[in-house]
Amino acid sequence: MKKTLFFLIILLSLTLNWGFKACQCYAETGHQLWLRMIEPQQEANVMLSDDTFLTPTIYIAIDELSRYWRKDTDIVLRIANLPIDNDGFCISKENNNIFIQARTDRGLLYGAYYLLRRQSTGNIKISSSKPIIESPKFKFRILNHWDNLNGTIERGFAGRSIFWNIPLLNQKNNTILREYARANASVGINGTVLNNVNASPQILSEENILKTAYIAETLRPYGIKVYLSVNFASPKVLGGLPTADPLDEDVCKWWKEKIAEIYNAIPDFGGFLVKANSEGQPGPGDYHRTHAEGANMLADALRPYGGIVMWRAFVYAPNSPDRANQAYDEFMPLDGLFRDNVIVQIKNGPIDFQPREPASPLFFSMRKTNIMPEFQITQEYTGESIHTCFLSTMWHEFFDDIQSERKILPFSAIAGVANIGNSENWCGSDMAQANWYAFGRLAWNPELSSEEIASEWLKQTYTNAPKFVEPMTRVLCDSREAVVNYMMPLGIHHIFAGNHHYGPEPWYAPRGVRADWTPPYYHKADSLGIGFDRTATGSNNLAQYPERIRSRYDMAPEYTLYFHHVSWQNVWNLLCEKYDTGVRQAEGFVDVWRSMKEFVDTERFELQLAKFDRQAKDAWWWRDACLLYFQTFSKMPFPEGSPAPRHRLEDLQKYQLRMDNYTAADISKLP
Ligand code: BDP
Repeated sequence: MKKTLFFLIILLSLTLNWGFKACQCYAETGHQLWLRMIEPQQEANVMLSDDTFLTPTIYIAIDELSRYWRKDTDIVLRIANLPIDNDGFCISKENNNIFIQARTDRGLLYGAYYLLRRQSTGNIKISSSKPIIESPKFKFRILNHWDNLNGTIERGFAGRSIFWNIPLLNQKNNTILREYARANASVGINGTVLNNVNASPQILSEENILKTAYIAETLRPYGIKVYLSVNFASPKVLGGLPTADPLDEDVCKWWKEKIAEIYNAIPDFGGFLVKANSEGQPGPGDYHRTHAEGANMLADALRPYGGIVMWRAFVYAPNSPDRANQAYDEFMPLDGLFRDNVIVQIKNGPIDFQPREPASPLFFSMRKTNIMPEFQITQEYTGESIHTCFLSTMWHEFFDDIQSERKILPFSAIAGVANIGNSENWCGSDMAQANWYAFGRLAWNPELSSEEIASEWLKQTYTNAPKFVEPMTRVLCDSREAVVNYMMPLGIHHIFAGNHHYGPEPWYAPRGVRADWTPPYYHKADSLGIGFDRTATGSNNLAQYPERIRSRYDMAPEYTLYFHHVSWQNVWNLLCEKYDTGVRQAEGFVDVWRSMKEFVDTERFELQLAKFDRQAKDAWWWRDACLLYFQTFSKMPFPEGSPAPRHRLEDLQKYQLRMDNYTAADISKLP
């Protein structure tokens, strides 16, 4: 009798698809990302309306829905001439049918993933009276992979490239590529730059164009276009020309022919991303030409095919008195001079993807040029794939600042530097997947709150149980502020170690290293105080901002030391408090995660626990290193209640973390 009952329960729980899923008793690797849907016993009935032709993209939409849709409602897909965006969709209900309608097959695919997401997050009421209409906010929603042709990934913390240095034969039917495309499509990402902005000219070799074409073929049905980063000196290095001067006729001809060759292999190729005259990369400046002249030459050659140029504004000279000023100084005079198929791609902040920076002044002032923000999904400066730092809150802060001045977000494209590699869980950590997810969701709809995104992601990646989702949503949404607190509170920035951007080395300043690659250039600690004076008495960076933003940034507590040099008397205690808060927050994350054990499979639970543990220890490392070092200037005691340091400054100063193998940062050897 007992046995029969046991089997009945098993059967029932399988049929109803609960029980096992809720308690997560099976092993998981994280490879399924947020797409851990379970196939019900019975396939759903998904139909194509009579007036709609099947395409490979629609085929995927049908396949996904018929596999994973668990309701007994039938679904009808239809291409219709609706007054919505090309990637948008409309979902309505009539009788017992759900209709997904869109102008394009991509819209139908997005509609399909929308339904499945609503199903997985337990939020699936579709009313007959009110159709759901969704359109993406940005037209270009693009990942930037900093993947090198030898398979390594610059600032990648999740293994090797899934695109390069893979035997050609394996590439065409590469499951990983399809899984990658599917994951991106499920959150609406529609473009990907396949190689590092520090681009090898070899990316444009015949062989690599062929490889790119294979990749494009796999990604195409998922609505994803491919783009390449190109090296501005390619005509010289690859083409053997004596120059790469953008105004030279032979150079223009070389690019035109190269671009024709690319489009011959990839008719829907997206275009180029260019890092020029930055950190040693070649560019039009080598020939005394402007960024606009360089970008326009490429844009003209791409125009007949509908291709675009994303031209990066990340530039700074070694001797500049304030690196934060440079992009604005160089690009503002060019406003209005770029072709309309050029988009100037600007990092969110003027420095470099720091845990917190104000928005780049270019976003407020470049009004006659297409611009787009570049976010960094990979956690180069926010704890790699070890620390949990949910970046949605950072990106929201950026959107809010831009909107406060310009009313709307003045761009139609957005890029995120990917955190993806060939590691089993894609991102080197399960929590880091949330940033890939959040980038896609915000690129579709920047109005979504971080809480909504976090809880959606948690539900799909782990479980719907409120006792898990609620506390973990708080952890995710607090995590970025915690990182700021224990790394660089109050506007301090770029005080990372010399050889990696993981740990602290506010003292790092060896002779011979360019000043703007050393922390003292940024924190400016001295016997009087700390902080970078960017007011009129200093670099006057504040003057690059329009009035309203300028006064906000000038007074904002979170940017105090970004814009001001402040006396120790006025800031020391607060600084200690911030670092202490950061440590407490990081320790709190460990406690919350420990109490989540019953909701998470053992594998993912244990791995993540080790990471949270490490993060808390690193918070101490950061706090002690920074406060003990700054104390050598402030000469002030730790305020009452501030805990005694765990480390000695001289030990930390001797300590060299080996980061030569980024994929397996040996976290056990940290102090
Ligand atoms: C910095 C990275 C460097 C990149 C550069 C860039 O440290 O690896 O090449 O940005 O964005 O953050 O070009």
